[in-house]
Amino acid sequence: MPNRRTFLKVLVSGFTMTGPDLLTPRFLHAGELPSGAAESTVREALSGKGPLIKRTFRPPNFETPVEVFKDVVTPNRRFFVRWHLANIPRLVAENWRLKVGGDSVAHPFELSLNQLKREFAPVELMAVCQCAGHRRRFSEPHVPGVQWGNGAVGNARWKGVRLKDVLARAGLRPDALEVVFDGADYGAIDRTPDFVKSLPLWKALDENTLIAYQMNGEDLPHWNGFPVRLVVPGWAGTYWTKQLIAIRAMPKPEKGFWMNTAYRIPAGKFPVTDRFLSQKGEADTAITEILVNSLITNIEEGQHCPLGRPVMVKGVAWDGGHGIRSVEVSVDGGKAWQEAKLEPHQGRFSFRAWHYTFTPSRTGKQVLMAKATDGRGSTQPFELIFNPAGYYNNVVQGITVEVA
Ligand SMILES: Nc1nc2c(c(=O)[nH]1)N[C@H]1C(S)=C(S)[C@@H](COP(=O)(O)O)O[C@H]1N2
Ligand SMILES: [Mo]
Repeated sequence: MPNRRTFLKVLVSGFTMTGPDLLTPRFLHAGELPSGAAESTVREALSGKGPLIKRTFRPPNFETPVEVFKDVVTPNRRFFVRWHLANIPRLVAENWRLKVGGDSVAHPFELSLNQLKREFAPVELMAVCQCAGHRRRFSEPHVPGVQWGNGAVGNARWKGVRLKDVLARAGLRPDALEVVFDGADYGAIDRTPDFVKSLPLWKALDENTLIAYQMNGEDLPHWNGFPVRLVVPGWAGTYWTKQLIAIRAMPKPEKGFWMNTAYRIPAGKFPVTDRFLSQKGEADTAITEILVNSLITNIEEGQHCPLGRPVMVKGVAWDGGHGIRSVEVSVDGGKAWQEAKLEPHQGRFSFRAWHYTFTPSRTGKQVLMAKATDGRGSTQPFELIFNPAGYYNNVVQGITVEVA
């Protein structure tokens, strides 16, 4: 059962400067903010982007305000931005090259952007990109890392070519175990490990894994990986390498910091079914698919609802690629649940919009909640599965409205 205290906790106010550009609001629950007040004070635009909530400036980490998710497609200008390294070069499309090689290919080669677009079949699909640390700020106890609220996620229509088609041209050898990806960004100090990620061969060869050059019908924004990024539908954003410049098929596990140390989850604690066996350790393992989650997008904490007047509660739900089976809504803090109406689906990797209409029949505070279930029957928990990096927070959230 939901813990009502979670939603009624007293506001811890104030901002702390934890580094030169690191402005960290110390609110424990976004739901406790007086309608938009404090969040709006940290809204800023990166060049070419619309207003986003700044979490850190260098490297740039900006999240999407929840009301943007009223649209099932997240506009490019409002799509969240997540970078680990401080130096993000401005890439010029004409000069961009993709190196395809590694010890497990027979014929390494290079591609220009025009070749990528002309020589491989185009594919388009809708998919959610979600950072593993989405909602980290609600971890209890508090955990270090970018203090994401509800906006380290977005849904877009991606266009690109299949990674498997590009790998096929290079001639994969039978010993290929992982495919390794490198972007053009680099650390400020030599010691900062380069952002290198890998996928198990089976996921790299999945027909939905794309080398993408378009987002919602336009070039990718600079901050979302122009000119080319990896799109790994169903899996955590960490694998979606931006400014992709090198791909290597390898016969051994990638051992760099971003695979070996970061983005790992305690083994056996989460209901994940996708396996990344070559990255499995004794106690922990590399994060894989996104867990089922949902958001109420059109109601603000503390919103006033007139007695007897119908309220349409709207939201989105998503998961790691099994598709959304159902969304249930509670208007009494989790005691009773009713089925929400699902909007037409846009593919099993996409946000699924839903709505539910209720008519408040008594005055006072009322706690609204949404709980989604994915196609394999996995649902959102009421208690956080704690882990030191604050990943995978898909706990059912509550929004308190005031009926008068
Ligand atoms: N080159 C590069 N690609 C990257 C990252 C990065 O730091 N460098 N961060 C990853 C992480 S952790 C996430 S969550 C997604 C975020 O994608 P977005 O910034 O387009 O929202 O990009 C991924 N791709
Ligand atoms: Mo991430």
